[in-house]
Amino acid sequence: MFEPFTLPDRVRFYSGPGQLPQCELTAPSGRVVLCLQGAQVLSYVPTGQPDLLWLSPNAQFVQGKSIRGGIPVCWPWFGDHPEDAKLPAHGFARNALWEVRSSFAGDDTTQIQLGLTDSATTRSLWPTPFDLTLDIELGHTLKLTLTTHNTGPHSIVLTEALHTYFAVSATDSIHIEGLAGCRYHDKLEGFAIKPQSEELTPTPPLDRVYDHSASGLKLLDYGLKRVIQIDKSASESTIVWNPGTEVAAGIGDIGAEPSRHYICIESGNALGGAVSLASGASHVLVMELASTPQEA
Ligand code: TA6
Repeated sequence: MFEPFTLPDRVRFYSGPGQLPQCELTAPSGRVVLCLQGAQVLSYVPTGQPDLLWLSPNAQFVQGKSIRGGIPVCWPWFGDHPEDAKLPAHGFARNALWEVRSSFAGDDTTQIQLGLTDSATTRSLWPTPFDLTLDIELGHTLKLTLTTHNTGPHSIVLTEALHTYFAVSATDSIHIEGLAGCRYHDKLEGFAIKPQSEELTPTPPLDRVYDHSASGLKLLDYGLKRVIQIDKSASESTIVWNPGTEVAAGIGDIGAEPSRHYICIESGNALGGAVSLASGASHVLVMELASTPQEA
């Protein structure tokens, strides 16, 4: 179905922990590691800077199980399935083995495109033909483009998120700018709708779906002295999550102390931001991450 292509030197495949296939992208400006299971980016290190992404020290690398950390792709539903809670949380894309469709290295950027199409397994969970691609572009930023193409005869509705685990010095040393004035659905209180009147200093536990489509969110880290900028498009929701140490102590692949070193800020389309796609139509969700080392 796809044209054969030659891999650039800056794209390297190897067998990672748990024998899951991993890929390393390098460019003059940084390095990315991803797992072909789930098309999950695990690490993004801009040259000379610490990793922007958190990978749990207790992460398990097991076939068919999402890895705790990095950027899991939640698709075609975010959170619990709306009608059947027995179906896997956050959909099936994060647990599936994706294929490599193309890759490219230019002067400043290295790119790879991964793809997933419907199969007997996916149709047993979601009876819909589809074609899904994730383009990962490493340059002076890390840009992820998640494209859903409805290849079936009927319109579909889906929710999704790029469930990004950001590495932070400590959850009590960060601040998030860009959510003031939005409202959020508080999962810890039955999705009660609340206003976010000021900028957010997260105090875990928190689990919130913000109605928020603007680009340019900033994560300020006073300990690491850096600011991460999160740009996005075609995203109606920003999800902010950290379970807090008490709950994290009971989550085998997180743990109490490790939970203090990440915050999830996820770009997606959830709850009322669900995407409707007519037969033959596509939807393109983009998230771009950049960091500035500076006095936060
Ligand atoms: O994005 C927040 C959330 O939906 C939380 O409710 C929390 O459960 C988290 O995702 C992690 O989900 P997971 O299925 O990866 O354990």
